Amino acid sequence: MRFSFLMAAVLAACGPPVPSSDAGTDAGSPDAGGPTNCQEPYRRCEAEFRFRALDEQSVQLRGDFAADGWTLGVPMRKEGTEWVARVPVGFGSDVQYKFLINNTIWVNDPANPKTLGGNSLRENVTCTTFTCPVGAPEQGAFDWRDSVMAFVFVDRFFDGDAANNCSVSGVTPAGQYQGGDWKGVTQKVNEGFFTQLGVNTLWLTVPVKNATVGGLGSDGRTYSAFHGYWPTDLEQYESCFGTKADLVALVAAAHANGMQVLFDFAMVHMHSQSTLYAQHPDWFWSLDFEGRQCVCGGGCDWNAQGQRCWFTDYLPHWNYTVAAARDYTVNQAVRILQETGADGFRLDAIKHVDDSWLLQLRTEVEQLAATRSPRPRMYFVGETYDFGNRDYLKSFVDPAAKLDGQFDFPLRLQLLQSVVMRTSPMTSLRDLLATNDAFYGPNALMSPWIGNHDLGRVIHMAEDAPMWGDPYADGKDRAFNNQPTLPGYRRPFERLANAFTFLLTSPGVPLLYYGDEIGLPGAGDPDNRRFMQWAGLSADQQWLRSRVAALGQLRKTHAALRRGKRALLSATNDTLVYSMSDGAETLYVAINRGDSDESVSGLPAQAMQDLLNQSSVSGPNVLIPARSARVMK
Ligand SMILES: [Ca+2]
Repeated sequence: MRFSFLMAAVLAACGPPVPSSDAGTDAGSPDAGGPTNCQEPYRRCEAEFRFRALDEQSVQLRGDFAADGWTLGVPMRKEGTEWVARVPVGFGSDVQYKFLINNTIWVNDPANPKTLGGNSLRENVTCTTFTCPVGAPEQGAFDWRDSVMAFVFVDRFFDGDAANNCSVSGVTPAGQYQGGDWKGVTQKVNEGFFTQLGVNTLWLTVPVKNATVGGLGSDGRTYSAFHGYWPTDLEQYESCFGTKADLVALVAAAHANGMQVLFDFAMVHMHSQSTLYAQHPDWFWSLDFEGRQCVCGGGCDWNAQGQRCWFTDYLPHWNYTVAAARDYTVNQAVRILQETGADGFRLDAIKHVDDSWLLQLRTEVEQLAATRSPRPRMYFVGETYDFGNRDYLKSFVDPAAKLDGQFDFPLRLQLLQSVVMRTSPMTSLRDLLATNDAFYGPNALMSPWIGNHDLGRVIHMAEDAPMWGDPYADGKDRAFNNQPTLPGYRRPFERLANAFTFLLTSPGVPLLYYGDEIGLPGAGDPDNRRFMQWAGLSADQQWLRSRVAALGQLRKTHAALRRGKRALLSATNDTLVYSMSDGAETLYVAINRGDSDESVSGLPAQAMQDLLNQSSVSGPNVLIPARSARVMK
């Protein structure tokens, strides 16, 4: 919340300036039950504010240090010749504030020259003595600010064991099981495939048992459950992908390689083949709703009846207003994390379940986290397919009780338009970023991304003429006919490299959809789920993969790129320049999407190294070649 100071009567500072003490170096008292040494983002510092006293009757500290900090504030106490207030603030946070004198006069801090939006600004409050809230992840556990995630579509990734391969009759190859499995992923983990790309988090497709029959897709074609979204038994693992032991071994191999594992969890529905559905029909919404078949987008509306409509007529929708249904699925989800050792969930279509389910999952998963040492953060990333309404996405994000973050659909829209398709100026991307990085609140870790399994492959959006005009086109028109092939020229790969430069130099948990690092071609579902290409890469594909790897290693080496704060330095129609700084180090990123070289401004007037291209440059104006980027220090 930002205080509107325009309406307030402010004015002159009442009294001579005095030095303000450093923020938050005082000792605090530990939160009851909180750990003694938690990860930085969860630490609370005590920030001290002082104001030289003259003849005021009262002074209040007002600011954004608390939800009601601008409206209620904190009364300051007189200590000698000064008014003093101490308030807890998040480690590394910025605080905007004013003093309210005698309940009538607003003044900025005369001892602090820094301002933002007309308020006094204290930047990057840190402290050596801090408190930790109950449930905070401990120092030594994985810090999710360091995460780079790859979505591994297990069936389409690597076949490590032909003995477990499945086939469903009546299904054509594109919708058929293709043999990928957990042993195959484990092999690639151990070979260092992900580590070379800087990826340290795997999002794996749903691991539980799925329907063994074919099902009709919305396109009228018959599919197998290779995607994992037709669960029949939450208590069994999918034998087409291997055994429980294979999955446990995968997680262990990932951990041994410094990687985390998230499972996709499909908690909206079960497949009608499920015996659970036969045994407990009351745990599911009836397909009948006011006399019509309540299929989403058919007899029911995706939004109005979104928490009860069936995605298709063979996917009964869980009714989580029934406590037994909620208990059952939450317990199964927690058990899966417990017995595999995995680290969190990607929660599919989260807006289609009752809030109570997510709240209960967080509560019970936190109990599981408390049994691990050092206590980790169990990361939940949600999918809410909405690219226009940030407030709606944010309504699910609350690290204390709900999601850690969501896939950033609104940012992806602008990223496609500005960087990949070039239909909207880079200044528009800058304008979104001006509010987006901090939009989802303290400790939120959103996932920026450009490609996923529901959209046409992003390489085609980077072609000279984007294959689809709408960034969120589903690409189904060419999924079975006139399927796209690999572009035979460098420019689309360069544009994707620019998009990856942005992703891998931005805060949050960047997502890489398997194969996008080599510009894997494909139209909409299921053509966007082609088997991973392991051999015969073109020179352009090899070039792109090497760029993604270089960016991944830069992010790994420089904490400022993953944990830092972004400052926007300049933007034009074709260029964007920003810095990432964590207090210890500042790196500068410049991206030119245009087809001609551009000189960008806003950089420091100093000699710098371009770490991405191993060259020397000199600010404040630096030439960025066409369709390329620099990461400078
Ligand atoms: Ca296999």
